[in-house]
Amino acid sequence: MAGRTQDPQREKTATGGDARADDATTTRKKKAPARSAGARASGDATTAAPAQGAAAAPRRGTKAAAAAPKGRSSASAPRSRTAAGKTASGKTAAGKTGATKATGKTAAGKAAATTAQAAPSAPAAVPQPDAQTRIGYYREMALIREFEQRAGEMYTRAKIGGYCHLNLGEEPTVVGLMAALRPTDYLYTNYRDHGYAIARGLGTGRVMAELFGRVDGVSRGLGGSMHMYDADKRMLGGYGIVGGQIPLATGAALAIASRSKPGPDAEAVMCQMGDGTTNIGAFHEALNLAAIWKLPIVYVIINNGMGMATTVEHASGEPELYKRGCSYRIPGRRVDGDDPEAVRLAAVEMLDAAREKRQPGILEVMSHRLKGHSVVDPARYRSKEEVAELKKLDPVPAYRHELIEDGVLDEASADTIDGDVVNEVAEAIAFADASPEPAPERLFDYTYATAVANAPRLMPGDPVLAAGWDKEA
Ligand SMILES: Cc1ncc(C[n+]2csc(CCOP(=O)(O)OP(=O)(O)O)c2C)c(N)n1
Ligand SMILES: [Mg+2]
Repeated sequence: MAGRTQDPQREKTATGGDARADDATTTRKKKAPARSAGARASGDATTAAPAQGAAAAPRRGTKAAAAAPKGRSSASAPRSRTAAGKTASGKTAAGKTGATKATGKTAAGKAAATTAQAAPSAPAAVPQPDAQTRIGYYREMALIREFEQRAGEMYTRAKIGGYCHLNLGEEPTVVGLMAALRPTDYLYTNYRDHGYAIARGLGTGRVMAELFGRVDGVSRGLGGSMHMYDADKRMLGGYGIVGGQIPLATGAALAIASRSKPGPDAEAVMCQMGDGTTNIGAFHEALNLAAIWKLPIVYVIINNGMGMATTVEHASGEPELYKRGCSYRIPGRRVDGDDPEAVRLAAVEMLDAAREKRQPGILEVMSHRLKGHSVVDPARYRSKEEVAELKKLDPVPAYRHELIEDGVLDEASADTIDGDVVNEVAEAIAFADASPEPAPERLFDYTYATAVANAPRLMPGDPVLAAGWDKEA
């Protein structure tokens, strides 16, 4: 892997001509003294902008990727990201020092990055969240954590059927992204969508009822875990087909571009997907169209290090996924997904570029999946060491600790929040349990295809022809 990454030709191609430093992290560094410089230097966040000099490209992502040998067991993925991720969030002392060294974030590198920031397209500074907002982020992260843990439990008690993929470990990523999205923007996600639905305001009761397959669910109990949907909230799914959301989200961005003008109040689209999804053809077709049509869309790649059980390094020719837009001159940026504030900042800036300049973007969020791919996956492909490492990386207690250290929360108020979310999810479960099952005759109300061709009211197993069809009239 290291050899490939260092191939000069590959470097040239990968940076697409240039890369700028992460403006968002720089802004945060100035305004949030409680975090270390290394923290903000989540210099993993890199923007590959077209038509500038390649020299300014920060090398941290490259080194992190190079440190993870291709084809190793999945254990290598979190380890390789530990340095980068922990540098970015600065949550452990060891992480801070080790990461700074390991990633080679030098003063020279920063200076070059800052110079490059002065490029005309540098976005304006985004205001930092105040104490109440940060507490709100923690509350939402804790709520999603509790919701997902209870959802896993409800699955084992057969209250939930079908597929069920949890956001455990990705809470700060989800909260940061949703904090960046305006009510007028549109959201498309993959099947790992519960946290997004909650943070988008669909309501824990309605989301749990959907998991239970009950009529009070967000999709009337007909969609289930992978199909959270609410047109009013502009959450347009929840898709179970890997990458199925990408062409649709790109089409939504085309609709916006066709019917409205760019500007600070314009609508934009966020299209979330996993790392494994960037290898499908539709991703590349969509990027090309978004580039040539100048669509207001941000493709967000949640890099949790794995597809189902395959590591990014093993599956991707270019494992630094933020660079995937280089062929289309779409800027990319990488950010620490354990840090909700950094995620929000980066997403706001990219969304603003999309709405104001019709500049599509790629945001790669470095995250961790704490459990198996879905609730039925025991994740035996992970080593004991990796599991222990993941536990240490758990971003929910880390953010709680950070807020306490910053004097934003104290132990007692943090405990109150933790207790409140337990109650809220318990109520959501009671609400879901009390909701009726959908009536069988409504099964095909929202389908395009029918179970029996040209006979939308027939159920599978019903006689296709009316009784007596074979009798003389
Ligand atoms: C077209 C298609 N192929 C395969 C699958 C099976 N599948 C479900 S999730 C998944 C891995 C996707 O990984 P990634 O995009 O990284 O998302 P993550 O699950 O890590 O969030 C696969 C192969 C599918 N649902 N759809
Ligand atoms: Mg993944």
